[in-house]
Amino acid sequence: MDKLLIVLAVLGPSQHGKSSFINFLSGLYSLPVGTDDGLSTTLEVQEVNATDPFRLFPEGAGLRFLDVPGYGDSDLRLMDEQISESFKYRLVGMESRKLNALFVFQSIAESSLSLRNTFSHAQGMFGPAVLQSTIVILTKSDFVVPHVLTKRMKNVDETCRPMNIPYITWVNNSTESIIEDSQLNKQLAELKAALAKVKLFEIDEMEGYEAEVKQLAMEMRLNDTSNLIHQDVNVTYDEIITYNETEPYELTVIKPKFTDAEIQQEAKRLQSLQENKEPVPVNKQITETVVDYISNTTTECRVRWDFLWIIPYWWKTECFQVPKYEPVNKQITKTVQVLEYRERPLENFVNLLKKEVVSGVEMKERLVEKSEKQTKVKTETSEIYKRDWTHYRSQAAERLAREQWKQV
Ligand SMILES: Nc1nc2c(ncn2[C@@H]2O[C@H](COP(=O)(O)OP(=O)(O)O)[C@@H](O)[C@H]2O)c(=O)[nH]1
Ligand SMILES: [Mg+2]
Repeated sequence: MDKLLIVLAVLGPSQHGKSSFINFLSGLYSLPVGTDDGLSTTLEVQEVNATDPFRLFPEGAGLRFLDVPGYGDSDLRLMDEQISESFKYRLVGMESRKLNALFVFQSIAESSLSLRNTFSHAQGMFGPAVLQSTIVILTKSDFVVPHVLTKRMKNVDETCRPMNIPYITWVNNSTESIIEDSQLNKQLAELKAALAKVKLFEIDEMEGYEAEVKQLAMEMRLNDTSNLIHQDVNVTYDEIITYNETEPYELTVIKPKFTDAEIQQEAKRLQSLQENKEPVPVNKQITETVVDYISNTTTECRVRWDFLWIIPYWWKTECFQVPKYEPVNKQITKTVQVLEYRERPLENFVNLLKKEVVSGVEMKERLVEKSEKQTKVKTETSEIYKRDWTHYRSQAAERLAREQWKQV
């Protein structure tokens, strides 16, 4: 790939002589051309590689022509957008990533000019910079009577001059028109002069332009109030409720259903049995003392053991209560039954009681962390864009083009 590669592309409406032009300049006549039936011939981007038979470029240069399908396809097989896209991607995909010149075609035999339209297609694809690489080729002047030609050329001039776009008339070899050598040489000289005026277009310039268009298109989308719809949506979500649970308690010893005398008698009995080291028979009535253990709330468990010890056998009405501590979310009721007294009845009982209290304290300390998941639905209003930025892309490209045209 030491050889200088010159990339040339043609753009313009169908039937304006693009393929004929490439056939001539390449000397290869490899492309089919229209047969006057008014149908578009070129349906995809065609590449023609040639060796510059007319020496338009430095010696040894290789030419690569890209023949692009004409805009306004006669059979509506290709939309203009599709044409632009396939051309753009062909160029982007090329190793050389450049365009030495873009030939925009206009048959001057046409009563209405589509030049601006083609320019805007080119700009839409590559950005305004591509117009600095553009040469207008006006074909089919052999069909036009001189005074009409003059008028149309004036029109072309008014379009191209402000943008500094060179234009030349060019008659293609065709069945209707056989070009004489003198005219041929004149055309080639004009073409060469026009080529000298245009700048090389680097495909990478396009990427900056794309970013600019995208930026503007996104702004346009944002500012388009009709694009924004408010919508109520139901959002399903899980609400996690975490809570701690403590199991506080309150300890109460309920009065046994016995009189002082009975208790004292029983106490004496037990005491004497103890002193005699005799086993303590179970006295169901008294020894089966019900201790209601109402778990409620507490922090400090200052159970009055001393009191119990001081009044060992006739503990009766006393209840000991531990101060309330935390809000109660649970109430545990436990019944402790003192089933039997053996040797050291009260000690047994107290131990039993103590054990309960201790386990109560443990319960208090056992902080249960729980979490619950609750699925809920709420309604939210959200803003939704109906169309994304690509919808605004062409508008953005157009606006950028207009700004550019204003500048020149
Ligand atoms: N008289 C005349 N006919 C031309 C000229 N250029 C192209 N044609 C004819 O116009 C028709 C369309 O040409 P073609 O190169 O296929 O156009 P394309 O669709 O732009 O590629 C063909 O019949 C050509 O012979 C020209 O400058 N003068
Ligand atoms: Mg063609």
